[in-house]
Amino acid sequence: MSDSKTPSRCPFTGKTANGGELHQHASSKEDRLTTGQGLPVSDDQNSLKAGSRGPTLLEDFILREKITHFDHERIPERVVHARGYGAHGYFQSYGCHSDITKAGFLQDPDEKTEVFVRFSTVAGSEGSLDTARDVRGFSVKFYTKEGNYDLVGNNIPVFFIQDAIKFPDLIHSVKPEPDRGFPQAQSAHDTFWDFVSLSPESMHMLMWVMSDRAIPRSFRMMEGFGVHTFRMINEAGESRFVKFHWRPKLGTFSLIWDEAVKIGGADPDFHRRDLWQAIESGDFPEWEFCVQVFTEEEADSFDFDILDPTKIVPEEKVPLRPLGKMVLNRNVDNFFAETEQVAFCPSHVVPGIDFSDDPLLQGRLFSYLDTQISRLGSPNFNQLPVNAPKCPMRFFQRDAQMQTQVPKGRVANQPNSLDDGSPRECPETGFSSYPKKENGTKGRVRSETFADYYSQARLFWNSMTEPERNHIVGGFTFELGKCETPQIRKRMLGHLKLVDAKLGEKVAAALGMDGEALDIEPAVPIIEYEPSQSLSQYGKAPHTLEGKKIGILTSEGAPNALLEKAMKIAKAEGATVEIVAPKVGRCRTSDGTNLEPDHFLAGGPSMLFDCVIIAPGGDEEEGKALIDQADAVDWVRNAFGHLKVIGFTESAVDLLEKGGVKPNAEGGVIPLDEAGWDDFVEQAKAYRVWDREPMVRPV
Ligand code: HDE
Repeated sequence: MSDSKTPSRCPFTGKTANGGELHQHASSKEDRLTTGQGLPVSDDQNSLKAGSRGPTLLEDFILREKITHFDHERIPERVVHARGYGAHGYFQSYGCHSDITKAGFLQDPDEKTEVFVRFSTVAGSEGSLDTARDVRGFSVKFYTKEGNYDLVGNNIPVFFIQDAIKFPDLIHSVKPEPDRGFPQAQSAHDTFWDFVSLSPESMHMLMWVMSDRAIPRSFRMMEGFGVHTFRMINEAGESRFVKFHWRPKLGTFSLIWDEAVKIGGADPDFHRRDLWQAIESGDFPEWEFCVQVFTEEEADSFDFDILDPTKIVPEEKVPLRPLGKMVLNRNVDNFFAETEQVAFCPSHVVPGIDFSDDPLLQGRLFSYLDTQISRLGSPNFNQLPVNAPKCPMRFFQRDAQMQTQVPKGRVANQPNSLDDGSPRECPETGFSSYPKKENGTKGRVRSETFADYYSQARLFWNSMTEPERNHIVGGFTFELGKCETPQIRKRMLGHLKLVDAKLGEKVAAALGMDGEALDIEPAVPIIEYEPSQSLSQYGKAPHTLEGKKIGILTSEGAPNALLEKAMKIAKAEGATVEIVAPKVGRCRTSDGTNLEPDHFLAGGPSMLFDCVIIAPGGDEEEGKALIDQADAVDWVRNAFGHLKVIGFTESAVDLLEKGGVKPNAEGGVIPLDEAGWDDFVEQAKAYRVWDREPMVRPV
C-alpha cells in the first residue's frame, strides 16, 4: 500500500469523496456544511493525516472542534425526574375568573396561552424505562403575557415528606444504593423502605405509590396535581387558598403491574411513544384545569392542616371548579433543546398566584433555581428558547456564562437618571407578595397539626374498589418482598396494620409473615372518614374506547372483512388499531392484497394494547405457524392474564386453547360473529375484565 497523496475514499464504495454515491455534496452556498465558525468543510469523512496510513495531525482543528463538541454533548441529568418527555400546546380559560384571581391568563376565554409540558418519572436515570412504579412529574410552563408561570406538579396529590430538609434523604434512599449502584428506577429495595418506615408521614403517599396510580397507562390518561396549597389573589387583594388539579379528558387509567414490567422490556419508551404518536396523528391530549378554592376560615375548620403536603382536601369538602382546558398539539422539534433544557421553577409565578407557608413548598422555592444553574451551567438559562418568556423581559441582570443577548446602553443599574428608556418598577401591576402577618418563634419545629399520618391513608384505602385494593396489596408485597432486612418489613407491616387491619393482614400473609408486624403507636387518634369517590380511578372511569389501542394478531390470509370492521369501529370510537403479524414487511390478506403490519410478532406483544383481537389468517400452513410460536401463545396468555377483552375468530380457537384461554363471551373472550362485535366494544369500553382477576391473580 502506498503512503502517497491518495484522495479520501468512501469506506463503503471505495469511490472518492467527490464521486461517491453515498455522499451528497452541497449544491449551493446555503446547504454547505460548515464548522461552528462558519468555515465551509470540504471533507467530513476523513481526518487530516500524515499520509493515508499515517498518524492524525493535531493540526486538524475541524476534527478537534467536532469531537470537543461531541464530548460535551451531555449536560448533567436532573437529579430527580431525569427521565421525561415534553410537548407544546395551549391553555384556554373557560371564562373570566377575576372573582378569585387577577392572573391575566385566567380572564379571557378568547385568549390562548402557549404552554410547554414535561412528564417524568422521579427515581430513574435519563435512560431508564417509562413504566417503572413511580410518581410521575406533571410540569406545565404557561408563557403568559405577565411572564412565565410554572406549575410543577405530580400525578399524585400528596408527597412523602412534610419538610424540605428531608428531601435529599428521601431521594438518596430511593436512588441506587451507594455501595452497589443498583437497583435502577426502583423503590423496591432496603434503603427506601427503611427510610419511609422510619418516616411515618409518608404513609399516605405510600398508599398512592403502591396503587395503580404509579403505573399509568399513558401520560394522556393521568391526573395532575399542584400538591401544595397555593394562594390566589384577586384585584381587590383578597386571598383564597387553592389546590390545583389537572383532569384528563380521556379518563384516568393504569397498567397492571405484570404488564408494566413486561412493557419495560418490550418498549421502554412506551409512554413517550404513546404521547408522540397521539400528537403526530392529531389526537391531541387534553386536560381540564381545576381548582379547589377555600378561605382561611374554611381551612381552619378542617381536621387536617392545609399546609401539610401529605394531605388532600377531599372533593366532598371542597368541589373542583373548572377554570379552563389545556391541549397538547405539537411535538418538540428537538428533544435536547426543548425537553432536556426546559427549566421549571415553582418560584415562577404571575401576579394573582402566590405561595402558602407549606414547608415543603418553601424549600422548593429555593431548590429549583439553584439546580437549573448547575444543570444548565449559567443563570442565563432563561434565554434558551424553551425557557424565554414570550412577553418582554427587561432587567439589569448582566453577563455570566452563555450570555446570548447584547444589552445596549451605559446603564446597568437602578435607580438611575441617566437613561429615560430603562426599565422601571411598577408598584400597581407588578408582583407583590400577599401581606400575610408572620410572627413566630424561631425554631426547628414541626407543627402538631402535622401529626396525623394514618387517617388519610385509611381514607384512600377505604375509597378503593376491590381490584384496586388487591393491587395495593400486590404492590406492597412485591416491594417489601424485595427488602432483604426482615426488620424493615416488620416495621412496615406495623404501619400498614394502622392504616387498615385487613391491608396489614393481607400483606403479612402474602409475605409469609403473619403476626410479625411491629406494634406502633400513632401520635394522634386516627379519624374515620367517609370514602371519597374521586380517589378511585376505576370507580369514576369513563366508559370509552377513546384514545385506546386495539391490537390485532393475524397472519397470512388475514381476514379482510374483520380488519375493515375493526378499523371502522375504532374510527367511530376514537380508538386506533395496530396489526401484529409474524413478519413486519408483508402479510397478505384474504383477498390477496398486501398489508403492512405495524409490528412483527415478537416486537408487538399484547401488553402494548388495551384490548385485542385474535384472528389468524385462513392460510392453513401459516395459521399453524402461529400456533407453533411461543410468542403467539404468550400473546394470547398475556392478554388473558392482563384482563383484556379478547375478540377472536373461528381460526383462533386452537391458538386460544394452546394459550389455556377458554371462549367465554361474558368473561370477555368473545367470538366475533355479528352479535359479538357489539359485545366486544361494550366490554372493551369497560377497559378490563376485573372479574377475571381472582382467577389469574388470587390475593
Ligand atoms: Fe421537585 N425537584 N423537589 N418536587 N420536581 C426537581 O428540579 C425538589 C417536589 C417536581 O420536568 C429538581 O429541574 C425539592 C414535590 C417535578 O423538569 C429539583 C423538593 C413535587 C420535577 C427538585 C421537591 C415535585 C421536579 C430536579 C422538596 C410535586 C421535574 C431537576 C422540597 C409537587 C421538573 C429540576 C421537570 C424536579 C427539588 C419536591 C415535582 C432538584 C428540594 C413535592 C415535576 O430542583
